[in-house]
Order: sequence, then structure tokens, then C-alpha cells
Amino acid sequence: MSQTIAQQNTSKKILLSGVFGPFGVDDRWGRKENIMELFHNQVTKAQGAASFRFHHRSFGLYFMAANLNTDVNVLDFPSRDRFIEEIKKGYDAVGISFIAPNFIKAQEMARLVREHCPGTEIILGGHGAAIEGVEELIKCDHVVKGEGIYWMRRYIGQNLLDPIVHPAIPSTEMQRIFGVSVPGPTSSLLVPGVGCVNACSFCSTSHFFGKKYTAYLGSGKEIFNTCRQIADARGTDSFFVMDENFLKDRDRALELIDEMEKHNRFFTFHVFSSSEAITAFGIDNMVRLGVSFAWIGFESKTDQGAFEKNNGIEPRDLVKQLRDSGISVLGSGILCMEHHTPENIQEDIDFMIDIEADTVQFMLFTPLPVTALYKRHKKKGLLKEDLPFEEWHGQKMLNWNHHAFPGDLAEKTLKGAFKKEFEVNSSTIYRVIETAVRGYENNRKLASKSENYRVRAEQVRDRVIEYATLLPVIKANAVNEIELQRAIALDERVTALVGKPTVKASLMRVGAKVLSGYWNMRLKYKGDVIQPKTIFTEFKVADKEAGKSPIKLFEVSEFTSTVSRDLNKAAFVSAK
Ligand code: B12
Ligand code: SF4
Repeated sequence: MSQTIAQQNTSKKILLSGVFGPFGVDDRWGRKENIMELFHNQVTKAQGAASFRFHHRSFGLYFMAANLNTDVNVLDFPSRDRFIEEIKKGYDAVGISFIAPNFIKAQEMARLVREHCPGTEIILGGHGAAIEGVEELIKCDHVVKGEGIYWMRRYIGQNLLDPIVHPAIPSTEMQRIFGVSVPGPTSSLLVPGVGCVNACSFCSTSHFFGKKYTAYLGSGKEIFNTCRQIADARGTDSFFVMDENFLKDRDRALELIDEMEKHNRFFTFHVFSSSEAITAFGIDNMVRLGVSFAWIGFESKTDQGAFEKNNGIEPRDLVKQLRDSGISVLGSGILCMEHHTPENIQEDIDFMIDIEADTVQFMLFTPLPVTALYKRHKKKGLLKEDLPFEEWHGQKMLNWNHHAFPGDLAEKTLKGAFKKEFEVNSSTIYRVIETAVRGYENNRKLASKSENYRVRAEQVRDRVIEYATLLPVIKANAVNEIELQRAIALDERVTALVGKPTVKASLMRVGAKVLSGYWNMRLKYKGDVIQPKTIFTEFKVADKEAGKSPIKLFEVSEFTSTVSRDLNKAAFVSAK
């Protein structure tokens, strides 16, 4: 670790905690729809046994802990009792990270800190901190509305200009489909920056970070060097990029390609990006960059004008080109917008189905604090101000009065959309394999162009072989005859492309079928709720100095360090 960290131990003992579980159950503190999973919450939720079951850590907590020169403990997914046990150990400050639907949990946690440790300061952060008047609603000492690393550095008296440190952590803890764990280490987390300049009216993250982008990794070179260190530490070259619009900074991404080509080290990336940024960057460049998955907000066909990022772009063509290049697409659509009626909303649902992405997120139009949409709805008196925040998750009720969707009509419409998308387009895992097959069929033709293209073709071939293990399970669990026939045809196509399964692969296919049998029984008799495991991590200054932190840490801003410096001016927004 750097000299800077050693020199500036500020000696405050800090606990950073996520909210307590259980999650995704109806109780005093939460709702069953508010699942602590990305795909099963809002993407593949209607796909039964085929739903992707992934758990992700609360990344922001680890990021902050890694960047502070004081002893910091991170408590992720605690129970309420575990949280009480931890705070009683005695901390100078407890930071609670929460989002709007977890407001009541954060309120209870702050109350517990006051009750058990009156001398401990309470700091609230994360998107829930944007809730209007939160400083009165939750008894606390500080509310951090926006970027957290620099706020915390200032709070403990650390030099703000210390290099940014990136932790080497998995993007996913549990990663199962049909009860079968994805083999090998899961992708690593990469956080190049926070925020997005596009400022779509409903977008929480863009507004929370001041409608601007704050880079932690300012150049392609910084990203490459960070990736190289993390990949060596974790044993995988695959990254999940937690950045709202990664391709928006075209030059940085192009520089990353150059670095990979220069060093002959070809990482792969799962990214979020908007249509206009993808179009400007170019699909060929995405192949060279090693993008294997892209999350794109298509939002609505019938209100295209509302989203400048989608103007002039034909989503169906874009998705086809991406999938033909081996890039899986998650397309997101918004339901129950202002202009929607029960009569016209089907056009938007069908639009999202018709783009034939690998998977689709449907989310109810939900004005969240700090967004332009929230301000607009509040001004018009449309917000359901008495609806508890536990319901503000966009997967059941509208948090505003939509005259055309009274009662439970929004919920029924949402359920119908997920169901139809699944029945028409088949399971997401089927589509992901199909994308890999299409990608290999096309990309192998480019392999002779350069070493980069050759490696990309090999990587997508590996994906075909790895995921094809699940084809027998897909056939056995097909949602309808269409999916069954598609899976049979795809299996034949895989054999034609990469040959018959080896003995090992055949055994893995049998193993996958057995596991999926268990998984179906589990779903039938025990339901589908899976709780994330509690993770407790100590970031001690002494360990950092000795390079012995339980999580490997890498200084990343020693190369260009320009953009992160700007944070210094902008990041210190606190309500108290
Ligand atoms: C990963 C993620 C998840 C993971 C959560 C993992 C976890 N352990 O909590 C999963 C997939 C499970 C998930 C689920 C849900 N999520 Co989510 N999720 C995200 C996502 C994509 C990334 C968050 C992240 O890690 N960012 C990177 C880190 C570095 O940034 P950060 O967390 O914002 O932290 C920074 C600051 O906020 C601040 N900070 C954060 N915490 C704290 C604490 C302190 C003390 C301080 C000082 C500062 C601070 O400092 C950090 C560094 O700058 C965001 C969107 C986004 N791109 O940010 C949505 C997001 C946070 N999720 C959101 C929502 C609503 C949900 C769901 C309800 C699903 C849904 N309907 O969208 C569920 C709820 C689950 C539950 N039961 O709680 C919303 C929150 C909206 C709001 N205004 O409250 C977001 C913003 C997406 C959106 N819809 O716009 N999510
Ligand atoms: S492009 Fe995406 S990340 Fe950027 S403001 Fe719009 S919705 Fe948010």
C-alpha cells in the first residue's frame, strides 16, 4: 500500500453497513416483491426454474472502506440481531447505506444505534439519502447526498487527493441457473465511475450524482492496469462494469482497446450503456473491447420523444446486430407511464418483446426522490405521499396516482408483460446460448484480422461450450412447445459448430439435469426465496499497509489521475 495510507491513519473506527434482512418477504420491514436479486427481482422473475439467481454485494460499502485510512468494518446483509451485536462492539461512527424501499430498515437501524451506543455518530448514505426531509425522518448526524468516498475522507480528516483504491471483489456471490452454479470464479467488479450526464427524467442515479459523471478511473490505461491486477488476483479475465453508461466516454473505451491490444491481454466486460452511446462507439469496437453483455434502456416505443438517447435508433436492428456479434442484450422498458392507458400499453409491451433481446426488464414508472420526474409529479400533486417507502420498488404498485391504472391494474399489467415475454421468446438462458452461437458463427470469420479478433472468437466459443451444458435442462423445463423445439434445434446447431459434447461435457449435462431436478423440488416445497449470506469484512489500516487486507486492494489513479481530482470540488454535499 502507498505511503499516503500509512502516514494518515485518522484513528476513527467506522462500521459501514447495508440494511438488515430477511429480504423479499412480507414482514414489518419489507415486501416480498423487494427481492435482493437483480434478475429474479425485475428481469427473469416469471421464468420459474430458469430464472437467473444471483446475489451481489453492496459494492459502495467496499469501495468506501478500501479508500479510507482508518479501520473500517463492512457488514453486508446482516440480520437485525447481527447488526445489534456489531454496533455494541463500539464504533465512532456507523454508516448506513440504503435505497428508498429500505427506508424503514435504515430508520430502525439508526434508532438501534442511538439506543445501544448513544456516543456513536450516524451517517446515512446511498440513494435513500435523497428522500426529502430524511434528516428529520431518521435521527442521525450526517446525510450524504451523492458520492461517498470523498465525503468520508473529509469526515475522517484524510487527504482527499490520495489515490483511489479499487478492491478486488466478485461481482456476484451466488450465481445459479436451474440450481446449477456457474463454474469457476464469477466476474470481478469494476467501478470506473458513478453517474450519467444524460439525465433521463426518471433516472435516480443520474440525478443523485448531480447529472454528471464522476470518474474513478479516468483513462483507458488506468482501467487496463486495474483490470490486470484484479484479474491476476481473482483468476478471471471477466468483469462486471458498474458504471451507468460505460461507453459514453468513447475515448476512454477506445484507449482501453489499445491497451489490451498492446499488451495482448483481452478482458471481457458486462456493461450498461445507452443506445446513442453504443451507436457512437460502434458494434465492431464493442467486439474488440470484449463486451459480452450490454444493458440498454429502450424504455418506450410510444413515447420515444421523451428519451433523446433513443432518437433515430431502431432498437430491433441494434439488438440483432449485437446478438449476431455474440453480445447478449438486456433491454429495459417502462410500464404505466403518463401517456399509457390499458388500451395502448400493449403496444409498448409488444415492442419490448419484439426487439428479441436476451432478456427484458419491465419496471413501473416510479418517480424516485431527487429525479426531475419526482419533482414534476410532486408539483402536480400526483405522488401517493402516504404510500410507505417499502412499496416504492416499481414491481407492484405505482407510487403515484395514474387515473388509467387504478387498483391493482398496474401489477396485473406488469405480470402479464413478463409472462408473455417469456412465452414468446423462451427462457433467457436459451437466448443467451443462442447469442453465443450466433456470435461464434460470425466472429470466427473475423479471427484472421488480428490477435484481438482471434481471442474474441475463442472466448465466445468457450461460452457456447460452457452454456450448452444446460440445453438438456432447458428442453426438460421448456415453457412450451416453441421453446422445446428451439432448444432441440439449438443443440443440433451447437454440435455442428463445435462438435459433439466430450465425455466430460456429457457428464456435466447429466449432472446439470440432476441438480435441476433438486432445484424444481426445492421450488415446489420450499418456495423460491433465497437469502444472501451475511458478509463481514475488516479493512484494517495495519493490514492495508502490510498488503494483507482480506480483500486485495489496488491503487488505481497513479497513471493519469485527472478526472478523480475534479471530485474534490464537487463531492462534498451533506445535508447536515
Ligand atoms: C447493484 C444494485 C443492486 C443490487 C443490490 C446489492 C446490494 N447488496 O444492495 C441488487 C441487484 C440486489 C439490487 C436490487 C434492488 N435495487 Co438496486 N441497484 C444496484 C445498482 C445497479 C448499482 C449500485 C452500486 O453498487 N453502484 C456502485 C457504487 C459504487 O455506488 P453506490 O452504491 O451508489 O455508492 C456510492 C454513493 O451512493 C455513496 N454511498 C452509498 N452508500 C453509502 C453509505 C454511506 C454511509 C455514505 C457516506 C455514502 C454512501 O458512496 C458510494 C461511492 O460514491 C444501482 C444503480 C446504479 N448504477 O448505481 C441500483 C439501485 C441502487 N437499485 C435500486 C432499486 C430500486 C433496487 C430494487 C428495489 C429493484 C428495483 N426495483 O429496481 C432492489 C431492492 C433490493 C432490496 N431488497 O434492497 C435503485 C434505488 C433507487 C432509489 N432512489 O432508492 C437504483 C439506484 C437503480 C434505479 N432504479 O435507479 N440493486
Ligand atoms: S442514459 Fe441511462 S443511466 Fe443515463 S440518465 Fe438515462 S437512464 Fe440514467
